[in-house]
Amino acid sequence: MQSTIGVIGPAGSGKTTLAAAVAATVGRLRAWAPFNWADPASYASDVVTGRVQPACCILVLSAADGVTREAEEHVRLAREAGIPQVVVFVNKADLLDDPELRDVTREEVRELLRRHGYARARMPVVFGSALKDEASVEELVAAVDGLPAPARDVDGPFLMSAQDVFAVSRHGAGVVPWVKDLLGPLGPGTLVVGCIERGVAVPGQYVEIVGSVPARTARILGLVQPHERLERAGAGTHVGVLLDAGPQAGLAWGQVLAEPGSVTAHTAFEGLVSFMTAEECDRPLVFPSTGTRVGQFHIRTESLSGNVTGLRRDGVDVENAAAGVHSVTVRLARPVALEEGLRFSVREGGQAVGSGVVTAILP
Ligand SMILES: Nc1nc2c(ncn2[C@@H]2O[C@H](COP(=O)(O)OP(=O)(O)OP(=O)(O)O)[C@@H](O)[C@H]2O)c(=O)[nH]1
Ligand SMILES: [Mg+2]
Repeated sequence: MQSTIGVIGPAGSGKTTLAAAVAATVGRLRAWAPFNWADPASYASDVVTGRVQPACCILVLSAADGVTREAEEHVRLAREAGIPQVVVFVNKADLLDDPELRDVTREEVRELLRRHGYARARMPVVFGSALKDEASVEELVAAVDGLPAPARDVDGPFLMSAQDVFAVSRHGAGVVPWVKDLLGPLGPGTLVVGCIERGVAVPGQYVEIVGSVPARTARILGLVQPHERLERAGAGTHVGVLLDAGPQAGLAWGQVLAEPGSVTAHTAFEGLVSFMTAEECDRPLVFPSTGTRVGQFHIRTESLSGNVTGLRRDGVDVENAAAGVHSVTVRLARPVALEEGLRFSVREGGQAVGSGVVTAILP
């Protein structure tokens, strides 16, 4: 499987040189795609919009500078955008290599990672030179390879967002004939159609309905794909899930079916939004002095309005959303199943104006 490795770090620390050295080192061996972000704004917007989804990032520091404010900002962005792991390469050790300084830098780096929630028992910090020390680049590649594999989607708790909902009676009309033939005998119930986002569904399993209605539990009676019944369906599968829930369950598209207790519904969150340029979206995004603006939010299969407040760019309050990454506070019109790291898009007047990621759930 090809993995994208993001290369981040302060200006001039050696990202371009390292990306080239890594590509040369792993080119023969592994399907790695080092992705070098020269400027943190494009890095943040690529990651926030999901255009690039690195499995991990290599943070390149210069041995002469150690941990700087710029480095701190890169790690903060990586965390906010949901990059699961960071490995640090302290570059240019050929220019400055003092064993005592190494120990100090290693501790500073680990402290930096801990501050931003990258706390693990083993945090590899590799010292070396992208230009002059091939062995150190190999050591870095080995450190990245040694990271725990990210949990595959099929291993996570089951979650599927409802795209469509149909009532299925034992004999009644309302559903296409093949569905009735396959599921009628199992019914009555409610058929929820969607794509499984993570985990696995099997008949007999209990799921929780989470979203605009109070959460409630239902049992899976059967699973269907066109013209066939399934005994099991995993992440990435488009499937119809027949639940033993009647109309009183209030099932509707936009809600999710989830492993009970694994996700809850909320109305408010903090997030990062990457707004498009005025040319891309054809309108300036002006926030009135009340600081509130209504946008249309698309979250999984749900679409609803929300108030946007607290628009900030680089930590400073702003009234106009220019192109680029902003932090925002959003209050939605009704509860939606939310999780940190969940992506969404923002529209106005039917037109996409930005996309974002949930960074924190608010009470
Ligand atoms: N001595 C030494 N110089 C290095 C090393 N790695 C990179 N350099 C030099 O440092 C300078 C900056 O390297 P780049 O790879 O362009 O750094 P960058 O992080 O991509 O820089 P920006 O894209 O401008 O942010 C170049 O002149 C490199 O040749 C190293 O390990 N040792
Ligand atoms: Mg560069």
